[in-house]
Amino acid sequence: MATKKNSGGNGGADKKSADLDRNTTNPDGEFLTTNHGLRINDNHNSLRAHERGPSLLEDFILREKITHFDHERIPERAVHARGAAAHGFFQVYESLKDITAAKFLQDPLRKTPVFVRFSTVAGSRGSTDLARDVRGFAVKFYTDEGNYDLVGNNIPVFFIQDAIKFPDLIHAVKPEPNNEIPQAASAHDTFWDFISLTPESTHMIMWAMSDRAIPRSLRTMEGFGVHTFRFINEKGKAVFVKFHWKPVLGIHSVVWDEAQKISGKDSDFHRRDLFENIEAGNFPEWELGVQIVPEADEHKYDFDLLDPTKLIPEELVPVKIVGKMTLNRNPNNFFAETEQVAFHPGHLVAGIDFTNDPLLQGRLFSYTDTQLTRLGGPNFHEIPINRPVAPVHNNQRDGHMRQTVNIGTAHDPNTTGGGCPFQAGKIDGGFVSFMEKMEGSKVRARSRSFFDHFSQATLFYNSQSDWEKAHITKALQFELGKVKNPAIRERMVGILSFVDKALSKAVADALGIKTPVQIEKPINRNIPADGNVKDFEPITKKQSVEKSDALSIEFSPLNKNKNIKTRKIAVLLADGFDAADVDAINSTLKKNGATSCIIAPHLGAIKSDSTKSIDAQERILGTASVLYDALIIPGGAKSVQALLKEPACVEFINDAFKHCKTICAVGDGVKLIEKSDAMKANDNDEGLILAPEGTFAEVSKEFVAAVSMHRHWTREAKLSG
Ligand code: HDE
Repeated sequence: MATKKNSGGNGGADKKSADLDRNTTNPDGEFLTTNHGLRINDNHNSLRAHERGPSLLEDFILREKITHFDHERIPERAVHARGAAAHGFFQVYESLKDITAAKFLQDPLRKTPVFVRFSTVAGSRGSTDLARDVRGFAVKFYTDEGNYDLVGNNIPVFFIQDAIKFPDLIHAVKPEPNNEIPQAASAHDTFWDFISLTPESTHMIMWAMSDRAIPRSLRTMEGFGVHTFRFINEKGKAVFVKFHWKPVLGIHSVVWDEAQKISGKDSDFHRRDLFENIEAGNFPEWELGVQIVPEADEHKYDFDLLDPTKLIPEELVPVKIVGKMTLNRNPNNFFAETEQVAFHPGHLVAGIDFTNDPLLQGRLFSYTDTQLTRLGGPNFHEIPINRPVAPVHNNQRDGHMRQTVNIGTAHDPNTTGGGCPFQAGKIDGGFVSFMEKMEGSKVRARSRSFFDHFSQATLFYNSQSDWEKAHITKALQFELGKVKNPAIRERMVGILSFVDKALSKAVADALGIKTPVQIEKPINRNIPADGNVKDFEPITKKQSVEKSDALSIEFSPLNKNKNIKTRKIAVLLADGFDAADVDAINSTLKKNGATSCIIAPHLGAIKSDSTKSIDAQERILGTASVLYDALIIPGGAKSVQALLKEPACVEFINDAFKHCKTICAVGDGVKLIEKSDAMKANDNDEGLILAPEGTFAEVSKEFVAAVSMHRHWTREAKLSG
């Protein structure tokens, strides 16, 4: 049996792990065999007619090994191909029995195992983690009543209102069709061509151009179910519900220049961060929140609850926190688990149901369909990572790679099997769809209540702090600057003028476009209920909420609790460093739950100014400032003299400064700062802590407070202003 790492705190959730164990192999102390169990006596030489002669066709060992290798790859996901995942568990705080029949949401003692896969959308499997993109946030709950999948994103709205547009959206965002350039990036013509002709995407574009699309860590991003779903209680009473995952560490992002550099220095940055933190016991946590809307309030809002380009401002309907998810175990095998996991918004448990959101309705078809191609047949639910912990009994049979050895009858109704398996009534946990009243004509049309495309884009933009607005502006300038077709750029400037005139002008200025641009009014190209082709102008509905803190990273209540837990701090030193400073650094970081990385001119032991030495974890030339949250340069005359000879050290400081990180130098360490751009800092730059005469111990509190701010944006305003 495989060794399990970090299963601490998992409790009842180990049920799923035990299930997986039956399918895990561990070669410790075992002989090498063929797939059929024959022991192999030579794995390095194929069978030949003579030592220098041709290989023999009869070499079944060679053929089995190479044939298996030839078939190792399966198609990557059409979207969300690049991902990383982890196991964990979910626990509800208090029973939600009054609103949902879902048993895993009723028992605070129950630990429901989960498997969570995070992903980018556009790039292929080997693409960079730091692409500007939406992140997938897909959670599989292995409940005792069957698997429930909450297949969400880290942004609460989506680009389009109807599933029929999804292939066009994805074709547009994927690389240009002739040369497959650029990889994992929306900054190209086909994407912005589509967006400029699809005004309903404007709200989502605001989010995608914000720092939400370049998270610092998968552990520091929110998750959203996006669509409106339904909870149904045991009496059949329903309420509308929107799902939220709130990261306990807060919401943090990087800046765009940093993201681009991380993509070169460590394109596995997010994957590595998740893996390393779980290995280190820093188990990421999210609280599950729900916004609940009574059925009677369906039409009460300035937007349609079924429209996935809209969110419900938390000021209108507060998020009720109902439970917590902890990720505490890395997968043992990337392919078997992360690659083969198959999510589906239609994997439901009794007590949770859909709404008529036309995007969600299309997804319900798509996810099974895609698995048939990707995983090769209808039995993908038998792959260990997809297998429910709840028993499975039905009359589905056979097909490619069937694992289950079914006994007995395969028809229903039957007497030959004693009538088994039985249909379950509601009282036995049988799934019953919400009895929604339906009436109307069959039409290809969109409801007028979906036509307001700009109000919430403006709400989002107006809710941002100044630095967040500046980042959105720069992102749009960057992305549209890569668009070659001037008409597309102009159309986008026109669209942006419906969100905010100053934003539109700032983007136009960077693109050399004179404002106001004369573009046709944005239109909805769809067919109204009467069937006559008509173009509609979007309408603007005044929103009852004008500003919402939860939409901003700066003002989010999640970032109120300031700390430096799990931050990675770079410590630059060389032989002769001040041992007392480094002791103080290590104890301060440990006490506050952060980690240090000792970076020196060479690996191995680095001598201090006393008898102590310390092991360097990275070489200065093998790493980069963008991979850390903050920087410390301890004292030690000899150490600093050596660092002054390494040009990469100044570059390290310059990047940390440019990316608004906390920089602390003590004693002689300050001499290194004097050679860098950090000398351009404001007098009131709280993120630059210099103590030429002092020790780290004396400034440690100030340092922790500064790092807990995450970044120092006043510096950025000064540098760009
Ligand atoms: Fe997906 N989506 N999607 N999507 N989606 C897939 O399913 C699709 C949408 C999301 O880590 C695919 O198994 C359609 C919204 C995540 O394995 C595919 C539409 C949201 C993941 C598919 C949408 C998502 C996927 C590709 C429009 C947020 C990755 C591989 C109607 C609420 C799950 C696969 C993982 C994956 C189709 C829109 C989230 C092709 C047709 C909206 C997180 O079936």
